[in-house]
Amino acid sequence: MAILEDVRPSKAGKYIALEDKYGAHNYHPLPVVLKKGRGVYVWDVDDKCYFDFLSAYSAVNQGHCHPKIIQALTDQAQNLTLTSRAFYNSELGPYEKFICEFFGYDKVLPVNSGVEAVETALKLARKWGYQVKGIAENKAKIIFVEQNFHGRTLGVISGSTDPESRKEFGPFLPNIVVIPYNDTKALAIAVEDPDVCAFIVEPIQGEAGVFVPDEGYLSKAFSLCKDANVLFIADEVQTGIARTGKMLACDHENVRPDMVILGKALSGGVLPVSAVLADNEVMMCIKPGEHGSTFGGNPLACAVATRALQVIKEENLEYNAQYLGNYFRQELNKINTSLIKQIRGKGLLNAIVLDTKDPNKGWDICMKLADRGLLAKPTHSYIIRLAPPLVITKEQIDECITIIKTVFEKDF
Ligand code: IF1
Repeated sequence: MAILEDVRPSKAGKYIALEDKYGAHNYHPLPVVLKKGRGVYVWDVDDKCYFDFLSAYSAVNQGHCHPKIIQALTDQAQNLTLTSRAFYNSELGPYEKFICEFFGYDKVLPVNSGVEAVETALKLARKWGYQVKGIAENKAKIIFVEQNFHGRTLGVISGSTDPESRKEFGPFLPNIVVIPYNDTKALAIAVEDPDVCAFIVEPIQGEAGVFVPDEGYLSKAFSLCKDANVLFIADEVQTGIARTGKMLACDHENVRPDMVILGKALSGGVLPVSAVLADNEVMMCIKPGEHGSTFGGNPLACAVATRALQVIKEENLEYNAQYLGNYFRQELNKINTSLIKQIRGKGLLNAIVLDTKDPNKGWDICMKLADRGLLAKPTHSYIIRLAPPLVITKEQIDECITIIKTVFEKDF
């Protein structure tokens, strides 16, 4: 064992061993054990400080433990945390008004996790298909795109094209049509089927490796849906809440989806809080008893989500994401290496696509980045996602660019 390790033994090992022994092995994390976060920084159990360039997959857009959001959490936690929806509560109505006005929709259906909101939207779409579009019972179809990621439930993986997500989890939901992403010709044909009630899409595909579609794709897709009387559902769980430089990624193309799905940063990463937004024509298709969740719309979530959205506005995080995102990509493009094939992204949702055949390269680079104080995670082994909290400053971004540059130019 190296002398340095003898003098300062890492505390990480024992935590990793516990997760390994007692936790299901459904993840393969980087061997970093975090114990504290503030703003763009996280600290591990050995007190090493890192820039967080994952932001819990874009859930902590407002930065770790944002003081105003934590204040809202602790204030509310001392009054009332959960009533269930068997009763009204004093936080839900004001929150619903606030979020509906914030995003410009008639109504919201509050749930908890991202995938739960996706399921909610799909169920709403079917109801609308039967009640409003007039599809015959049990015939409704939903269009998904290839390489989507909408979560892990059985319903949602029924529309997945990722073998890892699906293998040995079947049988799947019927009546799902999968077309290529970024392909309006395929969509034009698919929406012709009168049994189609909805088209669901991520405005930028996260899991696929921050795949940004061609300009005009979303607006064209939206108008095709409109012409065919098909609901356009935007899964903005990852792209929403200012991540891409606008409040919603659909705002870049002035598309107002029939349904918007939000999660992750809706709570600033403090609690699982998600929501579906829609107008009355869709939302009023659901009646009491037809859908719900014990924790959906709980007072704690309402207080936290309200504050989390206010922080985005108060701190101008849309602008920061747009401005620093452009700067970040421009600087990454100057890195002198043959290892980088492409830099892509929008706002502060970015990725480095590696030019390599080595399936370990992404992991090895992320380990070196961690050594030098920056946390990121590879996706598909050759793509490194870079998505810091949106509260990052120009000075901090510059420091991070130096770290990334050093890793690519000196370590590899
Ligand atoms: C994990 C990816 C990100 C999502 C979209 C719904 C959900 C997600 C567009 C479900 C979740 C996650 C979950 C996270 C990894 C992750 C992810 F790499 F898999 F694709 F962010 F990029 N719609 N995304 O991205 O939300 O139910 O998890 O709250 O650990 O699986 P959830």
